[in-house]
Amino acid sequence: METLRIAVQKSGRLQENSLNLLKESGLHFNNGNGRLKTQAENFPVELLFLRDDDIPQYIEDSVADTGIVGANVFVEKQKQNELILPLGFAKCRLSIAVPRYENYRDTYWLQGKNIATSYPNIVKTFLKKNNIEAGIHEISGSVEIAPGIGLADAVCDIVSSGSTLVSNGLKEVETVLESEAVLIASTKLSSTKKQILDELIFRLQAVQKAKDNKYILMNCPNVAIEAITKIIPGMKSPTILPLKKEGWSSLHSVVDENDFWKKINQLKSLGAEGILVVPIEKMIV
Ligand code: PRT
Ligand code: ZN
Repeated sequence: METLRIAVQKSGRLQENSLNLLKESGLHFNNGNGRLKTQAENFPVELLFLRDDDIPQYIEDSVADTGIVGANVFVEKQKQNELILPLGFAKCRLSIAVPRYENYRDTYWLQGKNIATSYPNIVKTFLKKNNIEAGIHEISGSVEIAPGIGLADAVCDIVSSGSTLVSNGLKEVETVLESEAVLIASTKLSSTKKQILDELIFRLQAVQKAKDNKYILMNCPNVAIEAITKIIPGMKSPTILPLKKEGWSSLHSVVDENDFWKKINQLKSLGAEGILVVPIEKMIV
């Protein structure tokens, strides 16, 4: 039986969320204990623990079949990988930053300047799109110190809270790429591996969908059922169970995590009481 080899980051910002997501998808495995690979006990899958930057190349070389990396790495490496699914964690952006005191108005400021970055391909594409010619100085770490030591005029680096830029006297002036963790895969999988990957994608989507939604239960006056159904239609329609108390029902539905507070207030003003909101573990629509 063929197994699907999934590459995950050996250590770093992506590792914990990647492993948790695979576990929530029903894969049982131990975390590798520092080893290079581990086999899932209940699914034809093997995990490979690698540096994130190497994952696209390993997939192109068919050493791994699929993997989890930041979109920034996927776009930069330009390997024969396809983007399968955004995973919703490790959100960040790749931005251009310049010294705080510079009077930056638009991308023309970058003309003829030197930009330090670990993402030369992405920067090249950005400059070309904006018709700017600038030097690219590739460095692999601590990009943010480059202007301060006279190595470059600007940087293009990953930003999350922005505090690293601020503490290095820089200001963010252009967003080049919005990023999050993504599942990528080889473009040349066997049909068996493709089937395993499809099953994995199905499960990952069920986990993600569940995270985006909550199960909601409440008591409501029967006269409010129609109006409440419009606010929280649920997956097909809400479930209505009669309460012993005359004229009242228990209504169950599913609500999107993002507009949940707004909807709670609408429900309360329609007379809903005893509202319970509970997490959903898996959701298959
Ligand atoms: O060892 P390996 O090569 O596997 O790991 P790595 O050091 O290359 O990567 P790692 O673990 O630091 O990051 C992995 C991925 O997480 C990145 O490729 C991004 O997709 C994503 N990610 C999300 C981030 C950040 N947020 C982030 N904040 N990657 C890096 N940072 C850095 C940023 O460059 C800055 O220097 O963290 C610093 C703090 O950011 P601020 O803006 O919050 O101050
Ligand atoms: Zn890396």
